[in-house]
Amino acid sequence: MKPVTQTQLENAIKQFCGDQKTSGGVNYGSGHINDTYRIVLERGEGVPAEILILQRMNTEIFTEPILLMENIANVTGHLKKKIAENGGDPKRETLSIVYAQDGKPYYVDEAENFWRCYPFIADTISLDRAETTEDFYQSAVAFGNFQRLLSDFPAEQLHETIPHFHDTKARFEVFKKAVAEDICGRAAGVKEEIEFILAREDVANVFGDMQAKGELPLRVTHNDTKLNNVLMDSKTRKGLCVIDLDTVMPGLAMNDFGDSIRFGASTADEDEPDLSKVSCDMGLFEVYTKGFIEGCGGKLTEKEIELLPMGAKVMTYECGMRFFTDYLQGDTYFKIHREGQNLDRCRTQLKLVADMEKKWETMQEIVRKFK
Ligand code: ADP
Ligand code: GN1
Ligand code: MG
Repeated sequence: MKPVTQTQLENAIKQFCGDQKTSGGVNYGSGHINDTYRIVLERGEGVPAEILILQRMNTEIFTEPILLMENIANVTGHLKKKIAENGGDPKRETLSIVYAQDGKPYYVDEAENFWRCYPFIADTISLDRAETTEDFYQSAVAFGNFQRLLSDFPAEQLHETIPHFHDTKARFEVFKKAVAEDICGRAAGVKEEIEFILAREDVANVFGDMQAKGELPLRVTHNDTKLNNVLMDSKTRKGLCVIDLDTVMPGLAMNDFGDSIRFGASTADEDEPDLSKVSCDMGLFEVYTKGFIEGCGGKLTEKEIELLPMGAKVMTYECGMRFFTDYLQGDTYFKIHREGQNLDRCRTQLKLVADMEKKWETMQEIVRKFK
């Protein structure tokens, strides 16, 4: 995506804010995909300012942004109804769409950029690392609840925003092709990583094979359950609102579990260059397992629970492979802020996979406690 120009940003702000006085847009958050801005609407003396999140969607990745926004409207509509029925606050516990001046849930500028806007959910924090085990437990409950509240959502209404998103088998094929093509001439320097990935093709196949045999239920899942995709209430420190709904699609419960583990149960940042700092924390693994199973509210089958450690391994392996593929292809998918960042991200994931292999028995034992 070409960088957003100041004029494009100002035009987009006008489309969602009209003539109201704003602070302009300031880059916000640490997502790897969309361009996110925080906009403050000044309300005058004594009146609290209103804050909005404005995003330019990444249309190279999400090629059907109109259908994507239709998904978000439907999913948040369903969630709002459920949250209200349960006595919650639908304005804080899920996203709301701010409509553009023409009444559409998005605005397209002259350069074909697609913009959308949400009210900023105030008094919340989004964490890149859990500060306490309780934070991580709370995020697990929130993602589990999310899956439970969508368990009766009509899946056939959902557009597949990224086909084969967690089809690890297909990701493996793309990885092999990227190695063979080596368009940036980077493969020679990263042979160890290539060998590591190639040696674990069984991990790429495990869920696809079981699905083909009809052994796994397809559910409506989030598919991008990073810790920073849940907002925590800054006063109560409870998991409040699951955000980043671009990839809500039919998927596997174990993958939602696993993606959270690979990001949030790591003892280091996702792009930590010093691998001696990277491992999968079994204390964090345990609290997440407890919170996720509780949040899902009895909806998971025994088999799904049993496969949670495999979900962690598959998602970590898949993500490592995706970062690696992007590194080989010239860093065009995940935003990078420095050279080699995608390679560092890949290496942390592979280190986590190796660590999970060492701790495999412990992971199984932990999960058995909650069956
Ligand atoms: P990306 O797909 O790039 O990760 P996200 O939708 O996750 O984009 O947004 C990036 C970050 O912006 C989030 O991690 C969160 O910190 C913040 N954010 C997004 N939406 C809201 C919101 N409605 N209220 C408060 N913060 C938000
Ligand atoms: C991206 O959008 P964000 O930053 O929450 C990616 C996820 C990866 C993650 C790795 C649509 O998530 O699949 O797991 O980066 N989202 C998309 O940090 O590809
Ligand atoms: Mg995000």
